[in-house]
Amino acid sequence: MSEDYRSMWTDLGLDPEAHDTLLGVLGKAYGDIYLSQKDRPAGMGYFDFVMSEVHGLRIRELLNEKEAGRKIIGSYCVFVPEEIVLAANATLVGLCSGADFAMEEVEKLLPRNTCALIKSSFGFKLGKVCPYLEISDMIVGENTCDGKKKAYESLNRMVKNLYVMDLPQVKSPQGRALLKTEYDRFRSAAEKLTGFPVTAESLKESIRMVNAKRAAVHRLSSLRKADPAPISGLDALLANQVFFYDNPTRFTESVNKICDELKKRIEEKKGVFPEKTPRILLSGCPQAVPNWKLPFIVENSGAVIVGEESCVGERGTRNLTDESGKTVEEMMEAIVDRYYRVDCAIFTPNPERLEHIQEMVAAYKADGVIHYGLQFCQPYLMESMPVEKALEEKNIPCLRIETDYSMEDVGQIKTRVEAFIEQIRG
Ligand code: BJ8
Repeated sequence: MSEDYRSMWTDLGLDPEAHDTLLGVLGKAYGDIYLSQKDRPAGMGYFDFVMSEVHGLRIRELLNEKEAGRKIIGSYCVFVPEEIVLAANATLVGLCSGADFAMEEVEKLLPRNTCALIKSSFGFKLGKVCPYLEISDMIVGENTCDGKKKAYESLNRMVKNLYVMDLPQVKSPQGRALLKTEYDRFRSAAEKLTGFPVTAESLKESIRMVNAKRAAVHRLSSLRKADPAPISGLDALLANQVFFYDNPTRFTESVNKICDELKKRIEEKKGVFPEKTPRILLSGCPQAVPNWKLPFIVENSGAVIVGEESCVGERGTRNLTDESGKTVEEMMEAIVDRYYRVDCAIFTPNPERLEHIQEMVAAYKADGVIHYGLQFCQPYLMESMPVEKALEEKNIPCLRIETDYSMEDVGQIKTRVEAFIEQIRG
């Protein structure tokens, strides 16, 4: 690491030794999992570069933005509308929550039976290893699952700039009204933070920019319908993960470039796995960087992942925001309509999610579904049982995996995944 980066991290209050350890682990995992894949699209080189600079150049860019007067807003959930953040002249970044860190310290503040994602977000703060968190002028927490809700009370004692957004738990007229009230309140908070009022022009432009980013991801998803699959699930997941960190316009261009390449591959019948490789849909909890454990196991057990029903995947990106509004109020309504359709398991009841899983199975010609639940995640683990039952009634094989971020269960999961793929083949 260059001295320049090292002093940047120290200035941000990161612990240089702990940070080096984290980057070492991240780099090794990336090398073992990503760089060892065969026949990757050349366009993935961009994402390899982004990952190698995720704590380097990207942080430098964000610091430059801050120097120029722009604010950075960090978020843990896809319910935080990037459209509003951009329209208020701020940049939205996803906050790290995909690896175990400083667990001893974390378990002094959170019960052991808290999901790995929440523990990870605390570990990155307590271990002083996340530049995105330290750079953020506002950190948005949201009242989604009970674990997050209560954890934010503790996080509030560790950071100065936590903003908590209330969210509905039921899809009803009252639920939608709450979302609208909360998005209006968030818009005011973002405006106050940046000193920039959201205007019809700025909101229109930000809706267009975020829609373009999502449309590029839709294009990528759609190309994964081909057999042989032109891109691995691991690489597609990486693009979905980088969605939360990168400059929006550059991200859109980079994904579209990969899509052009994949289109050619499909015309030439070139794939990353042979034709008729069993096709798997992953469904469940979000997989944040560097949580690549399950996709790595699946794609090294003779199957290919063709879609992610997840917030780091299609649940997070599938709907666009209507661009036709003319006033701020009309566009705010369109934003509420768009986010209100996100079918997170925190909603009760949540029939849309099961419908979406079934739609995805058909669209991506998946041979089976692997439901990914993080240990102690009540909403997704509870939903996994009716999901499995409903899929099996339709003769769609389903395997429920419950795990955390440790590597201790890799062998056991691999055995179960291999048996599942054999069952599909049979
Ligand atoms: S919209 S999925 S990003 S809340 S894994 S912390 S649910 S106990 S992450 Fe999520 Fe927003 Fe919903 Fe998506 Fe709780 Fe479960 Fe942990 Fe979770």
